[in-house]
Amino acid sequence: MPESRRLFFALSLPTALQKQVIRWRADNFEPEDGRPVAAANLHLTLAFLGDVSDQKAGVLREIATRIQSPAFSLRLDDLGHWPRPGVVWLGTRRAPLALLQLASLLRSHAARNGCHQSTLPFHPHVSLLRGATRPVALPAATPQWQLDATDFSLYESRFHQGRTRYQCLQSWPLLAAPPLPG
Ligand code: 2AM
Repeated sequence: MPESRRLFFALSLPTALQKQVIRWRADNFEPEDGRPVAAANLHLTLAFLGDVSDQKAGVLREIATRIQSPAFSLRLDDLGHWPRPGVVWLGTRRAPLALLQLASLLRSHAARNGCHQSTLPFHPHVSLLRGATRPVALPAATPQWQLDATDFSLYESRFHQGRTRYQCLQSWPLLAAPPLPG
């Protein structure tokens, strides 16, 4: 049997933002609302690949190396709850075109390489709580954080000793905006 690993492309959150998010989460949710996602695991998935052989992962890494997509910033100014699958998430009211295009590109390459892609529309989000299947009182005030995406990464999801850990395998830069003339 060839080796396979559970992989996904995602945007990471800088450590400072991770800290702000978990502090705010601790102040605004109750333990019974759901299981907090560990700070280091906070991310925004671009394309979920599923269990992928090392050979296929190599092909997708090659493709990622050739991607030339612009850097972008997004406001994390939206908050929601999906009782199924039980996720409280942080999202954005206005997704930048560059984010949507990058996710779409990665998803179409994934599909072309045999990684099943959900038919649900892409809804960019950072999962904050899992196992949140019961009603949750969301805080009235939505935070207004900014995420500056200057690169995207391939992550491996590992389950070890009862914990899920996402390990960054490789990152690729997004293209910096050219300086304004004058
Ligand atoms: P979620 O945060 O909404 O649960 C790693 O599992 C990441 O891939 C998670 O962020 C998860 O999204 C996302 N993902 C997307 N589709 C998935 C699927 N079919 N199974 C597991 N994770 C999926």
